[in-house]
Amino acid sequence: MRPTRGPWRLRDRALAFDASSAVMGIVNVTPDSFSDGGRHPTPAAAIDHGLRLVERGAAIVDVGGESSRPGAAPVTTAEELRRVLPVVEGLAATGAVVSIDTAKPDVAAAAIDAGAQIVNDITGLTSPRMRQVCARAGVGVVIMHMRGEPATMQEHPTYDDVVGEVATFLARQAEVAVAAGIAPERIVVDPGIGFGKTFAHNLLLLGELDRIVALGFPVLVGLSRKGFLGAILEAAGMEPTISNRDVASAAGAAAAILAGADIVRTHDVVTTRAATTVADAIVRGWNR
Ligand code: PMM
Repeated sequence: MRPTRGPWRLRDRALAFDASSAVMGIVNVTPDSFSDGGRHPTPAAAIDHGLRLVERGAAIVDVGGESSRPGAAPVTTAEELRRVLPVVEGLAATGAVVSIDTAKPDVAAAAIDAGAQIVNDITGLTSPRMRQVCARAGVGVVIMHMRGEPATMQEHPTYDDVVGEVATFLARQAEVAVAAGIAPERIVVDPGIGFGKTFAHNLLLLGELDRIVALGFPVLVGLSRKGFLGAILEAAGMEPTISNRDVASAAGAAAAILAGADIVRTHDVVTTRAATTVADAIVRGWNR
């Protein structure tokens, strides 16, 4: 059995991964996200969706107000705040563990005041102000790797050794975060599937995830409904429908758990949990 990492210390909670991995359910409050943009037109609809994800077994709900889809245009701080704050507040008020998916320190700070426990930063805490906000508040952080920026990141991603370069970046950003006052127990790392990576890079990162796990931090993997899964299905003669992509995403999530990940980020919590529960029984043991 593999050694356990965690518990992951959040603002005023902790998440342990010894008995099971954790599912992070996605609540996108954007008109144009990777796959579910525009589904929640009002804060009440987004809060309801988040609550359903929690009921279905999401340990964390990840609220995001800026699409990071390849080619997506940035949004202003004011617009992002308008989208996410009521949703973070509404979900946190129910006791749900809320993560704010943002690269903006001002949005992170306001979301923390509204009850967020985790800052999920797709820019890997590269902003000194973001590190300061997270250190002061004592929240959990997700440090994700991205090459370039969403607007251009898929143009020509090239690496000599994608897994090594991603691991080096994550290790360095974790060090910088600790130097800024963020406790190591609050840090989770994420290889950033689809962020400045070709389909082949994504598969290498998943196939050699143990090299990211070896950094010693809990690992989060987000692959739900991403383009490479649709491409794999199509190449095998299957329609890349949402339901097929949800099954494919669950298979990818199970593979990530078998390789040592502790958290998977997903749109479809039920299908993902069905898959990760089996993977957990294999790597974490099963008590009937
Ligand atoms: N992917 C998306 C957005 N945020 N955060 C983390 N930590 N990891 C990811 O892989 C990730 C993320 C893009 O997916 P979406 O637009 O479907 O939410």
